Amino acid sequence: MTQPTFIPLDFTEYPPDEMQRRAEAFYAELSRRRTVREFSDRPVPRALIETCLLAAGSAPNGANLQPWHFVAVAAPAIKRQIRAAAEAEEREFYSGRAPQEWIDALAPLGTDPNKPFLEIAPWLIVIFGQSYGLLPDGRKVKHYYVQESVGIATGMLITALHHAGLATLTHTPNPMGFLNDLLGRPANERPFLILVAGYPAADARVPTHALNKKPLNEIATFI
Ligand code: IYR
Repeated sequence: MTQPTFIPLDFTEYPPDEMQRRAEAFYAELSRRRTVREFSDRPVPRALIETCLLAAGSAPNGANLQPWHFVAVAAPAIKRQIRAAAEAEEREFYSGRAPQEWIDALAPLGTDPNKPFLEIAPWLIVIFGQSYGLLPDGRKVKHYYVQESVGIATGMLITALHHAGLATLTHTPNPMGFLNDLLGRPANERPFLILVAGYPAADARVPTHALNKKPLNEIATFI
């Protein structure tokens, strides 16, 4: 059993009024994030994506086993293959696989099986969750709270990319198993989602439906 070791916490305390100001400024910035479906093909430097991935990798997670892997795809040929495979699944989804209730819920977003952004956007960050890790000798290491951990890391990645000045789209073709084959990822990894990242198209629009956010008294209870 490994004995724990400790170092002093590096923590910055702010005066209460500054805490409130920081919280409001951060809320103002985060609430301007929009999910974008119309991207520009303008290139985005790899270094920016790398830094945002390091931010995501700092997420809290089960037993600090960091049960995630991010595949950042810029290669046009691979993006084309991902688009073709995703659109094949989406055509099935929209033409019968999805129950009518689901189709109705999506109607205000105006989505359809065509996913040109998968080729146009400069980066597709494919996020995998690892149900177990592999030691160099091949032994398996069980991972804990994989969905929670990867979900938190993904939220932090979206936040980091938005803060850096990029638009994103969380895209979840259903099912996504084809991503293991296309990206050569091992059997211990399951695709979580595709995060499309880049500049928005000059004429990008967003559905008005996306602006309806529940008020605080609906999303929170104080007791
Ligand atoms: N994966 C499909 C359908 C879809 C599902 C949900 I839930 C959304 O919030 C948006 C879309 C698609 O990408 O069109």
